[in-house]
Parts: sequence; C-alpha cells; structure tokens
Amino acid sequence: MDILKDEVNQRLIELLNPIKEGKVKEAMNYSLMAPGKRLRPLLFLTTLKAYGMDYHPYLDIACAIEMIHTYSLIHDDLPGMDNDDLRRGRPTCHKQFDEATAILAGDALLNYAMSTVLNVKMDNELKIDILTRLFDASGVNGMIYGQQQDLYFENKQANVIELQDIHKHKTGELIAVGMQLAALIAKKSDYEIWSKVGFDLGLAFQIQDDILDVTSDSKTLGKNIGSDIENNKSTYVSLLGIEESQKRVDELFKKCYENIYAMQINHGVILELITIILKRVN
Ligand code: GRG
Repeated sequence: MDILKDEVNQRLIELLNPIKEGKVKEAMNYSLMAPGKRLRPLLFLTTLKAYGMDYHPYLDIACAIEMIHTYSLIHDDLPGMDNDDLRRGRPTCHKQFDEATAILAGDALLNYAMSTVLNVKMDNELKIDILTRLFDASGVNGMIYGQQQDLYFENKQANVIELQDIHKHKTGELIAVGMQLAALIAKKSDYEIWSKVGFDLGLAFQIQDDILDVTSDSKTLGKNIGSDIENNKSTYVSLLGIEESQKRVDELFKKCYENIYAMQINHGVILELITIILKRVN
C-alpha cells in the first residue's frame, strides 16, 4: 500500500508544478502535500488492481479525488464552518496563510481536479461518465448537501437516521466514489455492490471518527479533538455511547467484507486496505 501512496504523492507534486507561482499555489501545495492518509485515491487504485487492471493510466484521477477531498478539508476548517486550527498535524490552511488564501486554495483545488481529469488521455465517453459521477458525489446533492445538513444540525439534536443521512453524503459519497469509478473503468456490472460497500465503509469511517474524537488525542489524530462538542453537533457517540457505536462499526465492516467476498475479483488487495481502515488510529 505504501508504494501506491508514494506514487500518488509523487504525481500530486508533478501536477502542481505548472501552476503559476503565488500564495494560492503555496497554500494548495501546503494542504495537499501535508501527511494525509490518501484513503480515497487508494480505494480507487486498489479496486482497479482488484480487477487485475493496470492503474497507471488512471493515476491522475486518483489525484483529482484527493484534490477534492483536500479542498473540502480546507473549507471545512474555515472560521465560517468548523473553525479548526489543526489539520494533518499542521496549522490549518487559513491559520498558516489567511482566510482569503484558504478560500481560494480550496476553490482552486476543486477547479484543478476538474482540469486534471479533463487532461487524462482516455475514451471521451468514459471520461464524461467519470466526471459526472465524481462531481455528483462531491456536489450539491452529495458532499456539499451533507455539509449543509451538518451545519443545519449545529445546536439542534439530530436523530440516528438524520445523522446517517449527513454521514452518507458528507463522508460516504467521496469514500464510495473511487470504487464506483473503478467499476465504471473496468466495465463491470458491480457498480451497485461497490456503492453499498462504499457507503457502509464511509459510515463506519465516520463513526470511527466520532469514537476517536473522544478516545484519542489531537497529537495522534493531527487535528482538533472535541470540535463536535464545541460546535454542539450530535454524533454517534453522543447518541448511542462508545460501546454501541463500536458495535455498529464492527457490523458495517463485516457487511463490507461479505459484499467484497461475493464479487469475482482479486479480494486480497482491497481487503488489505479495508483492514488498514478497520484498524486505523487516526
Ligand atoms: C466544505 C463542501 C465541504 C465539505 C466538507 C469532508 C468534509 C465535508 C468535512 C471534513 C470534516 C470531517 C470530519 C469530515 C468527515 C470525514 C472525515 C473524517 C474526513 C477526514 O478524512 P481523513 O481522515 O483525512 O481521510 P486525511 O487527512 O487522512 O486525508
């Protein structure tokens, strides 16, 4: 998995190279090249590997997914949203630079993700399908809708169903999208199963996040802890407690393993990554 991650990091550096020098490029580079787990691009590349495909022609799509994820983190950390000052073990983008630069760097990463995919040499019809899914997942009916609902429920009690809806969109969409795109590229009929796996994994990932927020520390996590409590947000832990939340995580991972085993793919590579996520400490 480390080799894949290194390839993504190397390609991200190359992709940033041609951008005009200035504070926005510096801020994009600062946030993108900070030590993130690269989970979303790895899910995409690993699913392609599970289909026995050469992933190299699609490396830039993996990088575009990470650019969109990083933009969402930069904007989420802004004072108008979660107002956090630590991310990926470093001061958040607006703390390191300033708010205007952080807004522009987020905008630029989203925009650059689009042009990065547009520049990939591949079948045009498939490229349009990929762009459509990627920007639906991160768009106003996807991640942005999730973020809107997350902000709406600040200072209001959300129930588990409402919370699940927030997480499906805010976290699940971008976790699911890589696996969905790999199925599109491989021209397999597994799209729906990958959607199920992706959304279950996304929900498990988010509940893990809620648990880590109360059981870990900001040095290990590389971000502020207790930010949900500070912003008066309902979480799985605040609604169900740690034990029941962990039970839900375990059930969701079990479902993911079962659904993956039911597919005609090379299970090993993708299960290795799922297990890394299952055991994550940050
Ligand atoms: C601003 C449109 C907009 C959306 C923001 C992703 C998001 C939506 C907000 C980030 C805050 C948050 C806690 C999201 C839940 C998903 C999550 C745990 C994100 C962090 O992802 P990791 O752990 O981060 O993969 P790294 O740094 O490893 O990439």
